[in-house]
Parts: sequence; C-alpha cells; structure tokens
Amino acid sequence: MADVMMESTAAKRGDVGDLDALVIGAGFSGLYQLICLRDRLGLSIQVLEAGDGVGGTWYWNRYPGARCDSESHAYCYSFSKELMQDWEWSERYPEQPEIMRYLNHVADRFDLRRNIRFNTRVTAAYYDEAANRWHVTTEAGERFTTKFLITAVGCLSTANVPDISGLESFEGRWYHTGQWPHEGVDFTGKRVGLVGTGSTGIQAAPVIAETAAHLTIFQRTANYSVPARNAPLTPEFKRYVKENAAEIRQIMHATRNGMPFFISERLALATPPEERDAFYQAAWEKGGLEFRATFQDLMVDKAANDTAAEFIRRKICEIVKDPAMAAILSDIDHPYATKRPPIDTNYFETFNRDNVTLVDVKAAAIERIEPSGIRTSDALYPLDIIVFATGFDAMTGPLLRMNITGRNGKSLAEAWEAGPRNYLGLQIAGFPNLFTITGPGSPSVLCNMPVPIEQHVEWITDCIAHMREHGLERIEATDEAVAKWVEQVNTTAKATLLPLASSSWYLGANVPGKPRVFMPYAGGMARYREICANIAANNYEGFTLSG
Ligand code: N01
Repeated sequence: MADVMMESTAAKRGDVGDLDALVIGAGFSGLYQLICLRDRLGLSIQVLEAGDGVGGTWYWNRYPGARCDSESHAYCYSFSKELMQDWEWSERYPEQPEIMRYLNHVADRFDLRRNIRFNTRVTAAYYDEAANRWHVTTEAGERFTTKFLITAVGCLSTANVPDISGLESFEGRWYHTGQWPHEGVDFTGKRVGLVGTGSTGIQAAPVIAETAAHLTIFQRTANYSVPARNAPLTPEFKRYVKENAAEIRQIMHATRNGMPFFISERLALATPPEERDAFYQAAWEKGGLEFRATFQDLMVDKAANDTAAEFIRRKICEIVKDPAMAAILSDIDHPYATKRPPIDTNYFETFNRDNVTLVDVKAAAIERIEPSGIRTSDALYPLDIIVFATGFDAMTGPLLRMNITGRNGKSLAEAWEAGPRNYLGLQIAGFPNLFTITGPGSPSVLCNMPVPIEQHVEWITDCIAHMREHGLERIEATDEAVAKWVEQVNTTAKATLLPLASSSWYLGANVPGKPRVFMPYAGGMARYREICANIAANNYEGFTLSG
C-alpha cells in the first residue's frame, strides 16, 4: 500500500522512474558503487554523470603533465583479483590518459555504461519525508526519484577560478587546469602565464615550458616538492605486483595513508644528523611520496619536520642556479607535507631554462588582469595564454553546488554554514538515506584515494544490504554522533602538524569566505576502517534506522 502511494506521488510530479539507488558521478567511486549495488545486491540503480564519459576527476583534469602521485600498482581497484591480474600499468606513476584507459576498461568489463547517463548534471536534490524518497533534478530538467542517494562526486571537482578583476577583458585565452579542453591547448610560440604552484602547477610547468615561447610562473606560496622518478615499469616489477597482489593490498589496508609502503618506525630527532640526511638522500633518490614516510615523527613534531623541510630547501637551492629565484622558491612558510606534498618531474630544473620567469606574487601581488596580460603591483606581464592551476573548492564544493535539501526543507548550505558536519564523512544528520562517498570528515584526500573509496563503497553496500535484510527503510546519522565525530576530526587533526599550513585547501583557506575547518579525518585510514567496522557491528551505532 505504501509503495502504491509513493508511486502515485512520484507519478503526479512527472518524475522519471523510482529507483532503489541513484549515484551521482562516474569516477572511481561511482563505478564501484554501481558494481556493488547492481551486481551484488541487485538494486535498480542509475548513475548520473556530468561528463560525456567515465573518469570523474581524471575526466576533467587533462592538463599537460597530469599524472597520479600514487604509484600505479596501488592506484587501482583491488576488489577483483581477475582485474588486478589482467590489467598492466606501463609506468611507475600513471599518466591521465592511462588512468582513463583503465577506468574505461572497468566500465566495459563490468558492463557499466548501460546504467550511466552521461552529460547529465545534477542541479538539485530534495528529500521528501512522507514518501521517504529523494527527488533529483538535472540541468536538462529531468527528474528522478530514489530511495538511496549516493554522491560519488569526488573531493577535487569544483574548479576554483580566482576572482581577479579584469579577467573578462583579457584578449588572449585562459584555462583552468581542472576544466581542460579535450582537444588540448597548443602553447607553441605563445607567452604563457601559469598561476599557482600546488601539485597541479608543479606538474604542468615543466611540460608547458617545453613548447611555450615563454612561461611566466606566478607563485604566491612557495611549495616543497620531491622528485617522482617516474619511469616505465620493468618486467620484474610487473611480475612482483602480480605475484604479491594480496600482500600489497594488505599493506595498503594497514597503513595510515593507504599507500603500499609502511611509515618507518625511526624518529628523525633520535637519528644523528648525518645518518638522518643519508635516509633523506636515499628517499630523494628513490622518489615519490615515500619521502614523507622516512621518519615516524615528521607529521607530529615540528622540530622533526624541520629536518625534512631543511633538506628539501637545500635541494631546491642546489638545483636552481639563479640564487634570487632559489631564494623565492625555497622561502616556504609551512611545515613539509602539511599541504598535500607534490612530487614532480623536473619542476625546480625548469627554472634554469631561458624561457622561464618566476614572479613572486607574495612580494608584489596580482592587482588585475588587463587585455594584454597580468598586472602585479610592480609590473605588467604580457601574455597570450593564462593557465590557472589554482585548485578547487575542495571536499564541500562538489556537494554544496548540487543544492541538496534535507528534512524540513533545510538545505545542506544551511546545515554546513559553519563548516561540514557529518558522521564518518558518510552521512549528515537531517539528510536520511543520503551517503557521501569520501565526504569531508573521512580520511579520503589524506590517502591513496582508491583505498578509502573501496572501503566507503563496501561499507555503504553492506549497510544497505543490512537494511534490506531487516526490513529497514531509512537510515540517518544522529545529531549526537555527528557532534562527536566533528570533535574527533578536530582532535585528530590537532594531534598532527597539518593545521599549521594556514593557506591549505584542507582547511578551506584557498576559497574566499569558506569556513576555516580542517576537513579530512587525520586519524589514519586503518584506524578509520576499524571505527566504521565496529559501528556497523554494533548495530550501526550513531545512526537511527527505521522501518
Ligand atoms: O591546487 P592547490 P592544485 N593568486 O590548491 C595558488 C590533487 N592533485 O590543483 O598556496 C595567486 O594545491 C595557490 O597559492 P596559495 C592534490 O591532492 C593531485 O595544485 O593559496 N595564486 C596555490 O599555489 C592537490 O593537493 C595530483 O598561496 C593563487 C595554487 O594556486 C590538489 O589536487 C595532481 C590564487 C593552488 O594549489 C589540489 O592541487 C594535481 C590567486 N588568486 C593535483 N589562488 C596527483 O598527482 C590560488 N593560487 C594525483
């Protein structure tokens, strides 16, 4: 009877279909959520995707030099042994096109496209309490109703184009790296300005400099970077990965960051300086994010962190030949790895090229953009192309822009006015049956992303299976559980050096007006997995489940 009433309410509204689950986004998380809910639980499910293909973050971020900073053998799904055995990566760090090939392979292999509607951007979602249904509207005006709404929208998918006056008057072309044109951009013979020196700018600069007539890099905050040492994978390594797949997965599940290596037990401060430097040197030569794992105390003890910071500063000054440039590049205002630590291929070496200029916009700020280029407080830099590598409205941005409204007409924007508040990063009080994969408050961006993604998707799937088994229709985080979790997210962050990077996107500090709240859970992925499992085992403690 209840079902009939719900159907007629939906029919009156002209909604398309009534689904068990609707997933927003067809990146890593959306694809796996589709597999789990459709093929494991047999739910009726629709995925809506704004792009015209799968890939999520990797679909949009196709800027020059876009490459993953997790190693390829760890940056993939681990739920299917056959997939792991069949797929072969070509390089230590996969380039964006190779990740796209992988995700397209997954979509084909598991026959996912028939449940994905592409070119479909969600513009609103509201919860109808009487019907216990979510109503989802798209840009084209289509409407869907669903019992469970699951956001798989990624953490870094809302481009942050800085509000610099005069941009509209610029006579050249401008691009944001997170909305890169599919046909690519030809820099040949062009004067290019690159704004931003985070992971993206650091990856893009060396590649742009190879073809541009001139590249001007506008740096506001200097950044650490460690060489990636990317290279083709050897047949021996490829064999090692296949033969040890289970063990590698086990390590990824046991570590703080979902990485395929352990953080050393050694303490930087308990290691004599020469020996310590030898460890740093070895990590520098090996390359990659493992540098951060050289010592146990790097992320919790400022004096220990200083030793790593000092080592990298020294390296910058050795690599960059112009002492004035080296001074600007090594004048870094935050402890190492308190912003997401970039890894690079010839970033600092790029400043030794004749066609590259560094502009310190901390010393002389960007004042405006003029028809012919960027004007700082002390000069005009004539440009043909501006590339904004200025990051994202991270974590909350992709959720807030969808106009989600929960119980009693309360919008997510209202609920999160003072910053994100949820339980486990997965559920928000007042928004029943809405799950947010890798939402703020989860370890997500502090990890090798596929690891938290698989854990979230599996937890959500198990939760829905549990509800079906027990005839439960609705799940909602309690206010009390949310308050405790927010407290725990704060406490775990404060136990590390992470909040010391005052301009970090982890804190929302890169977007004017955004509340300054440390967003990801810093207690570690392994601990988080355990917490989630215990909550489920404890009859979903902190959630209200009802029939
Ligand atoms: O963005 P960011 P990103 N004027 O926010 C500057 C992931 N990622 O795209 O620090 C001048 O880190 C800003 O300066 P400041 C990874 O998680 C992964 O580089 O605010 N400058 C900063 O230098 C990463 O952390 C990979 O002072 C302005 C830069 O723009 C995350 O994405 C690769 C400005 C933004 O840095 C974001 O990285 C790439 C302004 N008005 C990215 N506004 C992998 O390898 C901003 N800036 C997987």
